[in-house]
Amino acid sequence: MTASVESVMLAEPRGFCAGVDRAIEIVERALAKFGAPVYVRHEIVHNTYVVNDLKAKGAVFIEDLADVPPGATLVFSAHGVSQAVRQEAQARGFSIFDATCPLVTKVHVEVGKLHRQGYEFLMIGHKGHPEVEGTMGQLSEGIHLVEDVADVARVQPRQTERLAVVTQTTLSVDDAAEILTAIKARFPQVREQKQQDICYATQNRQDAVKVLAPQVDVLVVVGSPTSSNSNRLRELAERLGTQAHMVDSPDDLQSAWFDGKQRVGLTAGASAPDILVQQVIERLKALGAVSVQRMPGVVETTRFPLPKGLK
Ligand code: 0CJ
Ligand code: F3S
Repeated sequence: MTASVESVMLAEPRGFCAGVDRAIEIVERALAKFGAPVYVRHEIVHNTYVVNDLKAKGAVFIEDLADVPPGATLVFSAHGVSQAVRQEAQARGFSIFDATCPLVTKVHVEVGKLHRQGYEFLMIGHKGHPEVEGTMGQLSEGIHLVEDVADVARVQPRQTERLAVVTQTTLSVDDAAEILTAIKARFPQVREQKQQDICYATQNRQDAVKVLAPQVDVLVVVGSPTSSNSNRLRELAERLGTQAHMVDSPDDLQSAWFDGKQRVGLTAGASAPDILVQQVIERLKALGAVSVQRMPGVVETTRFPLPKGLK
């Protein structure tokens, strides 16, 4: 069978969130103001195109602060950093700009506040992800990672009278709810979260896929393999019974994915730039798509201010 694409349906909203916009702008403004090189701890956001574009403009991405020369300008990525990393960067005397998403910082502040009131924490998240390392690293102890329901049965807090839950901002909303239910069943006294930590952008992009996936024959998600929120979009469509593929660049598209498929859904993770979405649309047109429709969806108006010194 050959590709038979007729229409492309765009999820709404998709692509950059306010935290990603801000993080990229911080690096660009730091480059404009202080000149290259500007060092960035970890990929500013998990996107190959964004990282390569900033590298070409003079950003240098590092994981280890030992690779940053004295006196350099250093930016923390959108995912946030532990207290140990923050303190080491300060001790080394770098000129620091913090591109941690304000919604991640909010979680860090909450952890610090409740810790001072004697709370221990269960953190719902993915082991090894930089946001999880940053949030867990707000404390030297008393914060326990639970990745799934099985972990909830195993976790051993030292006390259960003062127990609170925090989550990574980019989780599957449905998985997090299931894990939270298991936490409440085992620890009924757990502190109710005033507001969940999964961010508005993660929620909105997943809601849009829930609307779109049943209406298309296949879904393409633009996002890099390291991007948690992008992976969750692909996984969600598959769970809803719609074939889904993630592409880091339009070159990753395979025409066989579209054999016998008329309606193609298209979305993008919070770190994936619109230029890649436009390039994917052009490739789908070359495969026969004659119409491109935007689905109705939530209009996002959230914006975050830049840090002092870069406004
Ligand atoms: O963790 C965040 C503050 C989200 C940043 C934007 O997305 P991305 O793909 O860089 O990061 P995730 O892997 O967390 O989705
Ligand atoms: Fe922030 Fe959510 Fe984007 S935590 S960086 S608004 S995906």
